[in-house]
Amino acid sequence: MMEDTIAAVATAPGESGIGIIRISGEAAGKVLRTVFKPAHPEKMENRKMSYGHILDPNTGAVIDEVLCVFMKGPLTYTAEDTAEINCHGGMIPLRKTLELVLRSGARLAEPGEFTKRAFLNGRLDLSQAEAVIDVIRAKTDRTFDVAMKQLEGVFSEKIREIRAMLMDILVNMTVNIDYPDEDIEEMTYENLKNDLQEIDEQIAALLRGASTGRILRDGLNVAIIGKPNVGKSSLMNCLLREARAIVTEIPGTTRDTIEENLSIQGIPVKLTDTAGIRETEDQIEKIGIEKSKRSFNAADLVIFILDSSQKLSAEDREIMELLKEKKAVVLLNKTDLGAVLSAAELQKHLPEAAIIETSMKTGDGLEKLEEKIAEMVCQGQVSQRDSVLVTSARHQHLLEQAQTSVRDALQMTEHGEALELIEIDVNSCYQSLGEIIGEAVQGDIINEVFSRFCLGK
Ligand SMILES: Nc1nc2c(ncn2[C@@H]2O[C@H](COP(=O)(O)OP(=O)(O)O)[C@@H](O)[C@H]2O)c(=O)[nH]1
Ligand SMILES: [Mg+2]
Repeated sequence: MMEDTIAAVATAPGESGIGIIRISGEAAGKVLRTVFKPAHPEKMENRKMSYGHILDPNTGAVIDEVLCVFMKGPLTYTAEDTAEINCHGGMIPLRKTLELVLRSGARLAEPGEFTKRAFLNGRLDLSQAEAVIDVIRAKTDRTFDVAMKQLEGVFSEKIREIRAMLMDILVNMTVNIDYPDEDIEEMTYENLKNDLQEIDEQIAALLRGASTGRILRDGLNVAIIGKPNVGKSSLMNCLLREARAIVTEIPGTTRDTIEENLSIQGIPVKLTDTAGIRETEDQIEKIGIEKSKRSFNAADLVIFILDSSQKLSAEDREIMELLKEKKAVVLLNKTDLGAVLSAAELQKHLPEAAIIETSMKTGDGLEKLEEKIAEMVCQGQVSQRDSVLVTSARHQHLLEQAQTSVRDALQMTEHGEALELIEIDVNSCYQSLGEIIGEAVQGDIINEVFSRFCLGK
């Protein structure tokens, strides 16, 4: 248990029906009793809401009319004694009540400190604690699903499984190194190699999901590009299902970039509509075109639009050149007008590209586009709802470290190096994975050796 008792307003600032002050720590009950006067003290009970008033203990002045609950640890969010005060949701009642709470033996909590305590008190592991903020921030259902799964410990479970395999190897190695005379199964390089390969595969599988996971958490940057008048702003409006960008038949209508957030099949997307890229003398349009190029460079995915009712122009070809080093979807738009440029001809110029025929007028091809984007992001990963996704850069980094270690160990095994040397790498793989879930590892291995093998020495 932590020594101090912490308190904070747990709800968003502003006006609302109620606002909640949360108190956690050994003195939570005492603090609550100091500031809260229940209407029916005889009915106060653990985990039951009580009605009453917040009173200033010095003056007896009524601060607010509230509902309070006290929850005895350890079955609470922080695993400590916790109290919550439901005030009226305005700035003044919350501020005044919090001031009283802080005068009565609690200190102001740091950001994330309630969750940190849940971790330090062993109720959540580190990766679960990290998921709490992702659950809160999730903007789409899919993002929420992934974060929720991490919070529930599905990701941690996977890490624990891999660590258990590593532990088996380490135990075996230690026994073979330290007690070679005991009557135990000898460790063969062949077995060791198989085990390490299995671990390498499992880590690689997790890393394969990392880019999808990061996009689901942080969003996908998509830029719409093309020469003027091909239908970029119309696409923006279609995807948003509202008239956000100005659409006219006048080329060069969009001079500035417009950004909007939306969800495409559950993937959070930041969509940027750009000024058409072309040579121009117009000062404002020039600046817009420069910004378009920047959006293009920053994009994870580019949607390049062409007008199928016109021949391929020099401007189109210029943009195609830029496209070579980008993930892109190509739209052949205005198919309702009768095609001059066919998909087959375009494909000759862009042999690798996914080309979709669309009409912003009829809505044709838009669903296909959304499916294509989802497919490119997920690479078949998220369609299986129960696959485990790596969403955090910290986890990805540690998994990469673990991968390096296990591959080094594998290489040494293939060369028949001494077990003592291989063990160092297997151990650092185990450590790196342990850091993901925040587990201290000192002493672990030793304890395991003796508990499992009962060597009795
Ligand atoms: N017939 C037809 N007109 C379209 C289509 N898409 C866009 N337009 C029209 O083409 C013009 C330019 O569209 P806009 O979205 O402003 O193009 P942008 O300059 O690339 O942003 C407007 O008059 C649109 O109504 C389409 O698929 N079919
Ligand atoms: Mg436009």
